[in-house]
Amino acid sequence: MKNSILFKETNLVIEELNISPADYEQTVCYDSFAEICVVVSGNGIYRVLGKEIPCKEGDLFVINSGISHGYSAQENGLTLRKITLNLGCLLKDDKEAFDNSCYGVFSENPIMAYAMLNAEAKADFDNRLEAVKNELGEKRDGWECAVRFHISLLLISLGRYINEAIKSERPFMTKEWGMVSAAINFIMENYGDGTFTLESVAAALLVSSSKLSRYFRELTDSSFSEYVRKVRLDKACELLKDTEMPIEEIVTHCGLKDIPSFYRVFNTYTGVTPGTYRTNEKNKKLYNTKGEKIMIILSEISTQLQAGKAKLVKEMVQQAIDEGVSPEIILKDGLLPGMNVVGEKFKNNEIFVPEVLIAARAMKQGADLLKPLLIQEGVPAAGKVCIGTVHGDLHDIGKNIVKMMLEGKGFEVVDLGTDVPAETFVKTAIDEKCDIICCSALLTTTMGVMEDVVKAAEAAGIRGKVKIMVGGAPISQEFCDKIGADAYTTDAASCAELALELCK
Ligand code: B12
Repeated sequence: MKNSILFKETNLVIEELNISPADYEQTVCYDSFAEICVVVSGNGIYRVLGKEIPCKEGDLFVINSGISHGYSAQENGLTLRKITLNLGCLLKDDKEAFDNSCYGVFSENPIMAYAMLNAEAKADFDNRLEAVKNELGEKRDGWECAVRFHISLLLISLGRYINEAIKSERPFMTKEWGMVSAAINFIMENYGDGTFTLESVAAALLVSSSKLSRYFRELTDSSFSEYVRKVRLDKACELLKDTEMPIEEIVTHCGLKDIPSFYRVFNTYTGVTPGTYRTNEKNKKLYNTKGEKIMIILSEISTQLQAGKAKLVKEMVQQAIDEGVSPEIILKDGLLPGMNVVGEKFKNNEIFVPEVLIAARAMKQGADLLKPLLIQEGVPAAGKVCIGTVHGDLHDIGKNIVKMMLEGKGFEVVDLGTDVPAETFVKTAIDEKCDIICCSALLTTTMGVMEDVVKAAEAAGIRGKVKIMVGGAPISQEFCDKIGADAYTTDAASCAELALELCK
């Protein structure tokens, strides 16, 4: 059971954890200075860097960010009180002073420590923590100063015990630990710099690189370079999840090599592409702060689109974007279902052309807001496509969405508009050196033009070089096969995914 409070302004997390004998709590904190954990009651095992240390009431563990560690309980369970600190936020302008002094506790030692607290020290820790919680909760005048004050005292009083433990040279605090911990610290602070190596870090820490390499592997179970890659990829995952930062920027920010190799290593690491990871993570955010599903907004978007309320649709799409719903979800679960209902009603003669046009306008207003975001999520220069709605057909909503998705995947798209003759598709593909021709048709009477496109491409001798994709409500895989086109998909997102595959 976990009871945790995050104080966003300071990135400070205070947690109370009850671990039962069956559980194993494994964590690694990033973006913080250190995690301080006191065993409140019970006993168990603390695991870190290949070591298993028995722990009991009163034990104190301090560990710097980026080091994986865990706790398991013995028969009576284990209760822990943890604080994860990022004082950089609180000390803003005074960061250097903090780094130099670390409140007199960690300046000469790696931020990794173990000590036993007596009852008095443990009560002191609890009182200080309570005081920090109160200050952060109430935010009265000067709260930042007060928090800094309480944390300083907390670290100083813990520091006495830690320093005693260090002096008594407990086996926990070996030189090797210090070296590896300092290297991990370095990695955490410099992961954005793509140039450092095991050798340069060893030189900066004044240790031999072969020793660092050996102890790093022994204590972390991974090589130095694997560890660095993991930290960078974890950081990239965090940025994909929590920000809208474009992929190119993430690659630079995390010190990763280039976009293609990022895609490769990311895929091996997570099993999905960065785009899919971002979408999946955003889908998990489909709940608002009250625990209500954002689905409510999405179904409201659909309803208002059917009513043709363009202004409202635009506002609600913006609201969904602001709430962090992914643009693909807004399109797939908000706008498109609305348009489908309109289509059904039109088919059943429940509504007529003017209503459909009004709904289409609302659709366009919403989609226009999503367009730059969908494009931002993509990767550049995947290939070139020309797209159009075939001759005799003026429906362009679906075609425009396909265009948007293709651009989102990094394709350069030549938009031929609507009512496009077969020859124009082929001439454009030749003149513009396109990799793919995309034909859209919504009327059964215009589907035949797609076959003309295939034939015209054959006649022009470009069939071996250009792929032809077909789509639109009346099109099917069977039809695609029959006319000899290369690919068909039911929707815009899968069209863009498949286009990427075809261009490989
Ligand atoms: C909106 C609409 C209109 C609007 C179009 C506005 C515009 N700017 O596009 C207006 C009012 C102008 C209109 C006019 C007409 N329409 Co109309 N229209 C529709 C409606 C309701 C929705 C179409 C739509 O936009 N859907 C939403 C989009 C997002 O879906 P989509 O186009 O299918 O695209 C998706 C996929 O198919 C795919 N996709 C699309 N293109 C491509 C391309 C590739 C390469 C790939 C891989 C995938 C792909 O991805 C898209 C997104 O996921 C449909 C009904 C329906 N349910 O389809 C009727 C419908 C298509 N229209 C129909 C008709 C009959 C007409 C008119 C003849 C009506 C008339 N009597 O005048 C005229 C024809 C005008 C013309 N010459 O084109 C019929 C067609 C019947 C048929 N079997 O042929 C339909 C099916 C309605 C019906 N059941 O009666 N229409």
